[in-house]
Amino acid sequence: MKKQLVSAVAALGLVAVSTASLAATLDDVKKKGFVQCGVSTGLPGFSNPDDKGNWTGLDVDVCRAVAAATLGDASKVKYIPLNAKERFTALQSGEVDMLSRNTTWTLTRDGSLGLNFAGVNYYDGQGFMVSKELGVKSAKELDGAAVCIQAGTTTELNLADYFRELGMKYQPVVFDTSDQTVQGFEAGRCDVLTSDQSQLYALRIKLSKPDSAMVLPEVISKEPLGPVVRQGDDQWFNIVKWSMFALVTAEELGVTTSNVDQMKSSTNPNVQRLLGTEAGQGKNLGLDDTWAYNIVKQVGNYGEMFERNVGSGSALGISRGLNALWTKGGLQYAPPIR
Ligand SMILES: N[C@@H](CCC(=O)N[C@@H](CS)C(=O)NCC(=O)O)C(=O)O
Repeated sequence: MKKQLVSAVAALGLVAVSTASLAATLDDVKKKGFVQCGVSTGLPGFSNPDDKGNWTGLDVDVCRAVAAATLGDASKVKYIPLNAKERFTALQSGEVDMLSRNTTWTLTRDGSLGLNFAGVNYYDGQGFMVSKELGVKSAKELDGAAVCIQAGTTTELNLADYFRELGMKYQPVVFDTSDQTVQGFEAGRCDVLTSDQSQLYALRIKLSKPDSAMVLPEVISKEPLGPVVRQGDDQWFNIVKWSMFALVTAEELGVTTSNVDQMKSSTNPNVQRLLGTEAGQGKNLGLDDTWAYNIVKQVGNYGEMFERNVGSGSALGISRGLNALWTKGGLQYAPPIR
């Protein structure tokens, strides 16, 4: 089947098409011994390398969860830093097995790029950051502002929509990476920096004087951020999707990194199914029944992941808000693992 498709594609003259998009990603990953994961070039809390090249963050933990589920080892990930413009091509061409890089799920991206969004690991919305010196308290006061923004993002269209709707003018100052955007903002190239709010908090701590800047109250868009895979490999799509659901399910059931071994003797059937001690679900994903146990043992549950990377245990200090579990007034909800 794969060969036939490749030759049909070649016959049509589409020589540049990658065979990777037709391959079974799980087999490739097992053969290589690692998951190749596309991340940002550096965004604290989401995907950020330290000076030794160790990556951490909420998006990084999704890569680690998939490596734990498929290879039994969360450390078997190769991180490929990608800016906003590069990210989809890298996934389409097979350079990465998945993208986990603060990427907004939109209809255009889902329907036109040959890609599938595998869920939402952070519900976000676009906001504005200004220097306190500017003396502005609301985005409605930004008429005529120069706005620092990153190319290849949903941010660009949201900004245009918002200003048009309010009848305000602005001057875009466009950069390719978050570092350049922050430097542009600090150098006074713009009055305001716009991006997803979580990223504003992340970029704010990159400023030499974080206290000199503030995030304005307006949230002007919906930015559901999540991992992305290539279309045409439903097994891999399911693996990434259900790795995310396992993280949320573990939080729902109170299974954590530290209690997961005790929880193996739980009499709760849902815990037994999650941890594979009874009626394991691994075979439905092409994995061992310990797939979700490995995720929770090595990465933690969604709540642990959130707190350590972007929540109270982190420099960002973001509250759960929309990212709380559905049982606590938030949107994080996992279909049943059964
Ligand atoms: N969620 C939006 C924005 C994503 C985005 O790339 N944001 C910038 C904000 S500064 C970023 O993360 N840059 C990091 C990088 O380029 O490595 C999208 O999917 O288009």
